[in-house]
Amino acid sequence: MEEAYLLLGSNLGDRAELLKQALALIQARAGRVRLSSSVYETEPWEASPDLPFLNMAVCIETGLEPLQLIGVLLDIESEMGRERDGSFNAPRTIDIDIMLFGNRIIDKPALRIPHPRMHLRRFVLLPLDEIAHAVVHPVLGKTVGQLLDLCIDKLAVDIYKPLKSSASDQ
Ligand code: PH2
Ligand code: MG
Ligand code: MG
Repeated sequence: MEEAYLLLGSNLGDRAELLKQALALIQARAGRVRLSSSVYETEPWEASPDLPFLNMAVCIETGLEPLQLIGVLLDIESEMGRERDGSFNAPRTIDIDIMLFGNRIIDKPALRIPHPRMHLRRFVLLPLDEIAHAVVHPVLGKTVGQLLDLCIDKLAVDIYKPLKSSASDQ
């Protein structure tokens, strides 16, 4: 069993509900969800400026190999209505990316781990810092907390507060 850190994102449809559905499918097929961050609303990075994302980070315990895991995650994405028309950073119902997989370093056309841009993006590092503050990036040799301190990305990343309160809040 190994620990993998995933980043979930949605900027199309009922974003909060889609994150919830993705979590349930990940837990059923990829591995037990050990930790999950808050949900953040994040300014798009090189994507439609009028479609803000919801992002969250999760840690799973998985018996799958990295290439098997990405296969399962891509299947979940397409079952959840993700359409890939080839256009760059197109709006998506759900995106599930592997950020870290134990200490492994993988550099294949089909999969790069650690995620090659994770350390540049506040929308990744802030949620990840909640659940992986002291986890060390195996290539950069710095913790997630240190990478967040060093990150110069200034795009907004705010805790998401839905407007409507649900019955369970009362
Ligand atoms: N994902 C991208 C491109 N840009 N911006 C934000 N805020 N959140 C994302 O998840 C995101 C993005 C490519 O997958
Ligand atoms: Mg992505
Ligand atoms: Mg992706």
